[in-house]
Amino acid sequence: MVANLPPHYHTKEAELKNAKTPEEKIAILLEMMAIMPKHKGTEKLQKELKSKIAKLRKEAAEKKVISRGSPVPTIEREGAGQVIIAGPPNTGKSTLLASMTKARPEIAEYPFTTKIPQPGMFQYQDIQIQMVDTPPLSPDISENWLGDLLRKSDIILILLDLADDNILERMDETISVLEQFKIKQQGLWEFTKKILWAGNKMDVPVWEDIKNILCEFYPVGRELLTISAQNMLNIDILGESIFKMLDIIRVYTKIPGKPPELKDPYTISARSTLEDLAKSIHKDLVKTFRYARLWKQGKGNPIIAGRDYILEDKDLVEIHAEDAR
Ligand SMILES: Nc1nc2c(ncn2[C@@H]2O[C@H](COP(=O)(O)OP(=O)(O)O)[C@@H](O)[C@H]2O)c(=O)[nH]1
Ligand SMILES: [Mg+2]
Repeated sequence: MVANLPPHYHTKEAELKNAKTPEEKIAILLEMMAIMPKHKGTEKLQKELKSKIAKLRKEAAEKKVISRGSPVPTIEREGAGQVIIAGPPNTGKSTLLASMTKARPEIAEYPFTTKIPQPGMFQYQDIQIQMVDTPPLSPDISENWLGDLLRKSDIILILLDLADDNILERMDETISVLEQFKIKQQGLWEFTKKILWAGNKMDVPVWEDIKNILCEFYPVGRELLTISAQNMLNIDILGESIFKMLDIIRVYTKIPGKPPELKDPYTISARSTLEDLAKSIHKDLVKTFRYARLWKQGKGNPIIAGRDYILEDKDLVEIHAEDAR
């Protein structure tokens, strides 16, 4: 028995006993490794844990071939878009969710705290965007359901740690897990997924040096949005970038003869037409649509617009339809 292990270590020991899948066990063991003070007195224990992890990794790899296992977490989509916060361990993903939404995920100074995805709603001006906190992208322990979640999202926000000397290693691992999940960045690699790169902890003095190291090896470092989730630095810019990347517009509607309320807009893809809007309001409205009175930015004199009219953000629309009888 090693003396002077922090109390948290023993909590994790108890959790380990209840863990069922090799992935869960590996995650807990990695936490235990992180919590454990590193000195001569714990060397033997460190070795033991390492060999346990190695054995479990083998087991997990074998199990992947015939994947049975624990229930798959799913997240119900809500709001105008879905952003999955992903990235290496301990980069501040849960802190970011807590600072942008009312969700209260567990936050800790050691890695692998988050084991299941947790959603929260981010209020951007007058719309809500769903943000989802996830367990770390880490070779061996990232499970297939996380890949599904990432592939189905509108945006993947990869959060890196600008206080971490090993950022290059973490970046290598992140990219290899993304590849394992068959996810590549729109424009940059060959395909399809919108990825927003952010670097957290810009409140620490070394952040610029670490960012420069990243930029030397990864061109994507130059598009990195730097933030501090803890100190709320650049969170407004992050919100704007998310809104822009979602490529959606807000359209307000009003009832003929009533004053506009200019709240609870419909959110639809940018460059949608009045017909697309009618469709998303009610399927019958597409058939009965005659024309709309439309105010740019909700103000000024209305124009008369037909079904092919291309809408813009903050248009106010009053739809006139035939009596559907
Ligand atoms: N200095 C600094 N530390 C942060 C920031 N955001 C998170 N942390 C710390 O980084 C550690 C990991 O945070 P957590 O949100 O649990 O990371 P996760 O594993 O990615 O979910 C915790 O000790 C946080 O307090 C930040 O903006 N600046
Ligand atoms: Mg977390």
